[in-house]
Amino acid sequence: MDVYETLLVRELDGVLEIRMNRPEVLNALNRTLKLELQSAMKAAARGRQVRVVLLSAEGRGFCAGQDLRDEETDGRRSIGESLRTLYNPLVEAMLGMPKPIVAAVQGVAAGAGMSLALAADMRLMGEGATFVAAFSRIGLVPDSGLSYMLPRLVGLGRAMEIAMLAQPIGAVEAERLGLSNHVFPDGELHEAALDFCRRLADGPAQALGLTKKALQRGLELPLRQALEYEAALQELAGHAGEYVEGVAAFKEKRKPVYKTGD
Ligand code: T3D
Repeated sequence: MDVYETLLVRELDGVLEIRMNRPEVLNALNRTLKLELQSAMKAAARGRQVRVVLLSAEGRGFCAGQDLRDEETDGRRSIGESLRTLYNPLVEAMLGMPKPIVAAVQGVAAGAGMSLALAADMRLMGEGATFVAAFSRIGLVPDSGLSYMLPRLVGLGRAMEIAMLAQPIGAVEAERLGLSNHVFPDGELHEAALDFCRRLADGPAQALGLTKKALQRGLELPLRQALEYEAALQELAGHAGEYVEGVAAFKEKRKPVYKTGD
């Protein structure tokens, strides 16, 4: 297992937990944390034992976005370059990973911290957690994928309000809007997130990876192409051991057992 300065990473029963570990600044994203997240996500994509990724955070906040003390903020630095080299590859690694990513959000997820949570495939929140699209508060525009993910999750009108007013959105409201899948008492969030991930890890890993692709592409393709894309993915799934095991388990009235490499 790789050793990181700003992350705690552990793998158990197919669930790889990537835990941001700069609690003193609410896990604000300095250069090291961004590079280490990129590298941990890429390693997770490659890891044969990894079936599900849990993105979590140490301390009372999930992530306060860009570390505003780590870089020049005098208006002369190229933020576009910072996004292209440090943030965008991370978001692409998450959306392109052929495995489910679950974010467990406790406390605040602000700015690019909110973007990272939205780049996960599913979000679980503690009761006290909030999303803040903090960009407009400091005269910036949504970045790190927020402008892409937010309207897809909540619709255009709501996305406009969330991005422009940057009001905190509590967990219950986030669940109502479709930003959060489930809300748990704060003290139970981590265990509940691990349980949720274990359920995914028990599933057919290849089929879940293809499901992620199908749902992502389904949002973008015209109907005929979406149907063809489904058919092509199903062709792949239908030749895999997971399908054979799933149907055998159904016929034998038992729970299917999916293993890495099926
Ligand atoms: O390269 C690029 O710049 C491009 C990327 C841009 C993307 C972005 O993410 S832009 C948005 C950047 N983030 C923000 O603007 C959020 C700034 N933080 C806040 O507004 C508040 O801290 C929070 C609403 C997130 C939380 O408030 P609260 O009251 O719960 O906590 P706090 O007391 O403000 O923060 C606790 C500590 O964390 C504090 O340190 P201290 O004073 O105890 O030594 C605070 O300074 C530090 N902290 C919080 N956010 C950041 C931070 N330090 C550095 N950068 C931060 N973003």
